[in-house]
Amino acid sequence: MTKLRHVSLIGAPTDVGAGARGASMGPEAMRVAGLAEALRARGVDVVDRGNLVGPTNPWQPPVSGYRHLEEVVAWNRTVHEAVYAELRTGRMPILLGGDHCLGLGSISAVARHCRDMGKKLRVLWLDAHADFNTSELTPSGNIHGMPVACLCGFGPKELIEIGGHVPAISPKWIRQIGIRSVDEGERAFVHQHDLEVFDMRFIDEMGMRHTMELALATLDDNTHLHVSFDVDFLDPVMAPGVGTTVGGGPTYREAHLCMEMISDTGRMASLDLVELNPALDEKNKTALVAVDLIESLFGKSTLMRK
Ligand code: 4U7
Ligand code: MN
Ligand code: MN
Ligand code: MN
Repeated sequence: MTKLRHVSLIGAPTDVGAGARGASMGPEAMRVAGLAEALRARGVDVVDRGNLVGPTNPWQPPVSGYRHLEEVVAWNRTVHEAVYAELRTGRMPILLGGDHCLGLGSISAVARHCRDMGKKLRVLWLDAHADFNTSELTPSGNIHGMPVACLCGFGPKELIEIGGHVPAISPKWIRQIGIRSVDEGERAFVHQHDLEVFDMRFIDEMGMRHTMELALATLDDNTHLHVSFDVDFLDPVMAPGVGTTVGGGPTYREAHLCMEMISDTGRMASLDLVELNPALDEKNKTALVAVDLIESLFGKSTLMRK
């Protein structure tokens, strides 16, 4: 399949939502690892929009269950507008984070675009974590553990209203894959809202192939597929450059199969690449693995396929 795609890279160099500093260097590390060149080699038209600008990280403790709420709101407003602008011109935005709090700005923009266009939305959340905490449930106050809850309407007013529609999305539109760290209260909340979670045990027992068949079932021609790829989805043996490593993640081959099966749908229309932390990486190894996986996401395979 040699469909020419038009991609815009949007850097959002911040770690205001995270518990460790360094994800702010993610966009540059992805550029250094050759992301744009790798996509161009796949026949993709790539424009790098450079980096968005926002508040610096004040590195303060949480206030009323939220750390850096004001800064997180500012970054997400900017991300929302940038992602929405790309979608309006028919381009595929790739958000280069930055921490995963930015998934809120990005996905709320995608949801707004889908409302404009009368499209259905499916969100694939590739992550070790469910990111479904609220200010009452969070053990850390770090907002990168809350974007899914905020998108579903559970969170501070300023954040949940960013896309102009509350909730931005329904839990029914989400499929979470690779999950292996969920906090106590968060677990009950995930069940309460019936999130569809393919955790590591499910992947162990059923295999990545069957998992992805289920996660990608019922996509149709009118579905916009958004992929929110938290790099800590990957096993830390191959991807140590993240702030919140959790062992026992998908292997290199499993992760590739996951990406290849997403690519095969031909429906991916937006992507977040978040939580890469170059300060914790080894010679940009994790960024290089991420580029490798994104190549698969854009159709690269070992053998020629129909
Ligand atoms: B990420 C955590 F307590 N659940 O809320 C929290 F374990 O975007 C981690 O998935 C959140 O990397 C991780 O702080 C957020 C913690
Ligand atoms: Mn995450
Ligand atoms: Mn995570
Ligand atoms: Mn993380």
